[in-house]
This record gives sequence, structure tokens and C-alpha cells, in this order.
Amino acid sequence: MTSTLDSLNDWVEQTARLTRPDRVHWCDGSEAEYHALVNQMLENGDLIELNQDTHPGCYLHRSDPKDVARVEQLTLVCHPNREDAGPNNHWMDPAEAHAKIDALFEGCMAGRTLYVVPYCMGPIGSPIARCGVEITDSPYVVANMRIMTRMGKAAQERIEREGSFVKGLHSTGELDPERRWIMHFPEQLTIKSYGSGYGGNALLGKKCHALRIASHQAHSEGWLAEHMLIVGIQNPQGEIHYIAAAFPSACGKTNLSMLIPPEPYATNGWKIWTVGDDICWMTPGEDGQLWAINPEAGFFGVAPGTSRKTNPNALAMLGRDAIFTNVAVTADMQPWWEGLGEGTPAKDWQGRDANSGNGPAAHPNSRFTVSASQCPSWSPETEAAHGVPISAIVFGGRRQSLVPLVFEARDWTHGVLLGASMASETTAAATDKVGVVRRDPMAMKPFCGYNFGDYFAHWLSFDKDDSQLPKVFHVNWFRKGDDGSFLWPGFGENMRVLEWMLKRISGQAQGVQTPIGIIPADGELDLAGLDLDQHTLQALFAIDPAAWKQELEDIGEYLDSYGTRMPEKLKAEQQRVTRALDEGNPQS
Ligand code: OXD
Ligand code: MN
Repeated sequence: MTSTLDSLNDWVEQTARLTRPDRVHWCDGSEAEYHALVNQMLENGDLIELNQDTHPGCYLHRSDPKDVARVEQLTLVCHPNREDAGPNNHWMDPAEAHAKIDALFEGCMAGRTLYVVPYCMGPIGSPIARCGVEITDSPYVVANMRIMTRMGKAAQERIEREGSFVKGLHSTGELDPERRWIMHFPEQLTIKSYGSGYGGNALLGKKCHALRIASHQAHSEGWLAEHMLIVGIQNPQGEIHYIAAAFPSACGKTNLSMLIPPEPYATNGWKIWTVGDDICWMTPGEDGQLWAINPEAGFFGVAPGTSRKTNPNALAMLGRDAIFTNVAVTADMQPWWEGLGEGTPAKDWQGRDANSGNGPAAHPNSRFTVSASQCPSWSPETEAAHGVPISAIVFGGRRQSLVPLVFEARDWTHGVLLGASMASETTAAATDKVGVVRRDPMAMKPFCGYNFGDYFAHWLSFDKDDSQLPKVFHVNWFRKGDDGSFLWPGFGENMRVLEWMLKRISGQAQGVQTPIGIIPADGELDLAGLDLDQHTLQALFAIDPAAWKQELEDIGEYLDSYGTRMPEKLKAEQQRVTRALDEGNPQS
């Protein structure tokens, strides 16, 4: 019988035969190894030292300008049966896909080092955690994986004990967009990524493993791998409720996960605990509740827009031991980005004069990589093997009209419909069309490793007689008034909405039933100290039945686009809400 170590060794040997590196290095995850890698990258220019007086242990990486984001059209989910990937994924037959990408891997590591990176997604001792090994020829990837995962010796020991791990093979190749693929083979627990060094394409533990492969594993094993932040809300009595929340990109997920309670909440003893800002694995516990872990150990956050005003906790953790990618720098080599609100950029993300009219100084998708433990609101429960119990799931989108600030699903099935119909309006940055509604179910559109129809059926299946499922809410921080300005102040003030959710959970708020869900009753949302008049409050919660009927019709068409795999139960729920709107009766 071959042991896991044999199969890991065999795979490393086979890969080395294919890619022909000059050296093979097994990563132990130690501090010394990290510093050696950093020094090597400082020497070859992969990293640039930032100001070590103001930002000790901080470095800058500049990507190839054609390799700065995820590439959805080159990201494939290769199930043997195309239907299993669904219309939500790009697909290729697995044999054809392996042949195509292996041809690129051939000899690609000549002159380079092959790094073997064992990692654990989640606390090493957690039954919910899962392990993987990434083989890469990028020292930048190794350094980032050490921050983003539990990487090294302990992970390798768990892999040897456990026998199963996800295999990820990555090479930056030539960074040629014409020779680039990010391929997933969920049945084989395998990822192959070639031609990109960008985070989501190259740090294979993150989107590739923890979402695409894990969502498929979760489907067959009865748990959920979700694109959600996890945050703990402590009330003045010291009780902590945890919520998990999914938002499409550019909706402030990292900010919400690190929110600082405004006054008078802080003085009154409210506190926020950050468990995760991007990914959440949830599994039903013996008590019927969903228990969640953050499989990651760090944050790979978007820099632009992060400031002492929008996210003071993020700024506090970025003062040391962080890797910045594609930000600008000041004359004295401090990191800088649009929206930082302090300092002046001297060099842009490509190292050019920042004031020579080349557009934003920092790339709009510039990032920081930093250990979660550096976050002032970091929760010690992040290390709990059993995870944290989830009291509420929140779905959100960026909608300038139609959608109220907050409403609650009447039950789990309705909640799944809210998640499945999540949408955001496009901003100018994403396309040339502004205000087009894009559906992004559970914020998983680019990350679900199987057919969305089966995924929704999986979500619905958690509703069992003995389950104690979280309440489900929908929020929209982005509703605008007739004058085009935001109706809700957002950021720290979102605490008020979280408090109402907690009151609903503990039975202290009645809410008002409407055809689309439950909204706060008069006086239930604490607005003390906010400059918000009655007219604005009404506009925030206005429900336009005709516009909602149109929305429900659109949702129906969207669900139909998934064909026969779409569960009837979800269609029936969409029809129920349509009827409730027709009849003006929330109980329909
Ligand atoms: C991310 C994303 O980078 O969702 O987290 O795109
Ligand atoms: Mn994300």
C-alpha cells in the first residue's frame, strides 16, 4: 500500500520531470525561510523595500501590467460531464484540458526553483479544515501563501496523517495572456494554473481551493464553502453573535468585517470581532446550527479606498509586515493609493512618475497581504477547531434604487431565493454600461465549482426538521435619493443595521411583514445621533410593488436560464413572492 507521503513524493517527482526545475525546495513555513525568500526577491527586484522606519517588514511587488486581476474567461471547471459545471462556469473536457496545460508546463521551470508548499485551510486541528499542496515556481506566491494560509511543516504532518489533499500546480510561465489558464478538476481534487502570478490565479489555496474545489467537496459531503466574511458582534452584556455575509466585489466586505462601532455604541460596550473577510466554510453541528471557520489566515485586501475613515483597523494592521502589490509610493517610499487620504504619490504602480497623467497612481485592484492576527479586531475564536456558530447570513448588493436598506427573509427557502437573486448594478469601472443589473448569486458567480442549479438545491437541503438555521437578511447600503446622493451613511453606521438583526434574532424586534420580507418597524432601527430625516428614512425603506414585480419577473427568467437543474422549490418561492406582491399580502 502506498502512503500519502509516497503519493506526495511521487507527484512532486512526476511534476519535476515535467517542468524540469534546477532545484526543488520543500517549504517548512519557518520565519527563516520567509526572510530568505524576501532577501532573494529584494536582490532580483521581485520585491522593493518600502520605508522600514514607517513600515517595518513591508515590501512592494509590481506585477506585469498585463497580469493584475483574475481572468474569468480563462478560468475553467473541468468536470467529465459539462452539465455538472453548469452555465455558470467555463468548461473543457478534462482530458483535453490536462493535455493543453501540461504542454505549457513542459520544461517551464528550467532555471527556476520548484517550491513544494504544504498548507492547511483552517486551523490545523480543525475537523472542518482541509489541506492542500501547491507546487509553484514563484517565490512571491510562497511568501503570500505563508501569510494567507497555515503553511509548512504542521500542514505536511496533517496531510501525512490524513491521506487526502488538494494538488495545485502553478507556474508563472511567461506571463503571456495568450498562454494562460486556471483549470480546476474537482473530481481529482486538482488545480492547474499557468501564466499568471496574480493572487486569485496563483495563490491556489484561496479562490481555487477554498471556493471552487471546496464548494464541490462541500456539495458531496454536506457542508458549504462560501464567499463570505465572518464577523462577531458583541453586545453590552458580553454575548457574541456571529454573522456571515456575502457581497459582490466593491461592496465593502473587508470594511464590514473590521467595522468599528460608532458612538454611542462603543461607549455602551458594543464590540466587533473579525473572523474572516472573504471565505467561510460552514458545517451543520450536532446542535443543528451552522458552525463556521475562516479557512484563511490572512487578508488579501483591495487597497484603494482603504483609509483611517473607511477602515481604521485595516490601516492599523498595514503599518508592518505586509506585502503590497501594485500600489503607488510616496517620495520616501511609503505605500500610497487613491482614497488613502494622506501623503502624496511620487511613483505610480508601474514605477513611473505618478504625476505624468497615466491615470490612477495605484492600480484599482492593488492589494495588501497581511496576517489576520495583525488586525486590532481579530477574534481569538478564529483558531477554534469547531468554528463559531452562525446566527445570521446576510446577502447584499449595490442597488441605487428598488432595494431597501435591510429586510429579512421569512424562512430558509425565501433566504435561499434572496441569495440566488443577489445582484449589483455595474459601475463605470467594470463596463462602459453604468447601472446594468448583474446577478451574482451568493457572490459565487466566478467561484462555484459546479452547476448553480445543484448549488441552490444543496442550499435548500439544509432545511431539516432538527436544524437551527441562521436567519437570512438582505442589505443594500447603496440606495440613492432623487438627487443622486446616498441615503445611508454606511461604514461604521452599518452597526445600527447589525443591531436590528441581533434584536430580530433574540426576539426583541417585531419587524413589519411586507410582500418582499420583514423590515424594521417604526423606532426599531436605532438612529440616535444620525442626521437622517423622516423623508430619507421612508425613501430607504420604500417598496415599489410595480418595480418589484418587474424584479421578480427578471429573477424568474434568471432562474430559468439554468434549465432543468434549477430546483422547482426555488421557482415556487419566486412565484410565491410574485403572488404576495400581486395581492399586496405579505402572508401569501
Ligand atoms: C477577491 C475577489 O479578490 O472576490 O476577494 O475578487
Ligand atoms: Mn473575494
